[in-house]
Amino acid sequence: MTGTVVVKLGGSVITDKSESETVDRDALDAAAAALGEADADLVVVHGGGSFGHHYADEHGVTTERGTRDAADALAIHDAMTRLSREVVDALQSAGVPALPVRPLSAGSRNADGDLSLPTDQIRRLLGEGFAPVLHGDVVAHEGEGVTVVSGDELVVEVAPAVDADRVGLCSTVPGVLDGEDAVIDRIGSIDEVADVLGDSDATDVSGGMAGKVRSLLALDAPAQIFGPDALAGFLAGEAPGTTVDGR
Ligand code: IP8
Repeated sequence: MTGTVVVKLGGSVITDKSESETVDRDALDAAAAALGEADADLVVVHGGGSFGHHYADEHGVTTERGTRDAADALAIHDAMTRLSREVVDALQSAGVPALPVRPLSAGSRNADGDLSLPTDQIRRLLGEGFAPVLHGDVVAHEGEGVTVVSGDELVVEVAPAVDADRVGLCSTVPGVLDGEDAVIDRIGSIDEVADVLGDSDATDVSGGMAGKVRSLLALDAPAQIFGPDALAGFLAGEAPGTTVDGR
């Protein structure tokens, strides 16, 4: 398969969340190896895991609650920079022409919390044969200082900008689960899953499955939510886990 694929590696997949700043080496290398085999133009986004979330929690910073303390903001950003470096190194070692893109340097939120992210550099990097790697980060937020931007939000911003053919969220669960913990094959509207996912307001952007599904439904490309074992299959063109397609 060819085309442009946006893949999010969940922070819980590539780090050990129980230990601060600990990469799950086997999981990261396995994901990088799968991405190295992919016959597609790749944009990779990753979450915070035991890097960003640790510092965000310590300093009380969320997607809505910010800080104006530059040292606190830097602690969160620096931790994500360290994780990004691990991811970029693993990807390059697996043959992916990965280069980091820092959301703090480009993105911002308005007073309503809406994210804006310039994407010319991402498109240009892709066009020149690179694989841009974005990460959850902190961004300037009008009236709040800086707040967290999650990997999921970045996926939703970047996918339309690069005209993605497919979007994959590799998480620790094998898909969206129903009331009996079975993977739901396909979701075409939020109403279909309201009883199992519960309701979610528009600000449920960091972690909640309902918020994740709601924002993926708004995309112009089909999205898959699947577990780490299914990444290679997804990249080969299979549709593992849950397909979220609101078109
Ligand atoms: O793990 C959050 O990204 P996520 C990143 O995708 C930070 O929610 C800085 C905590």
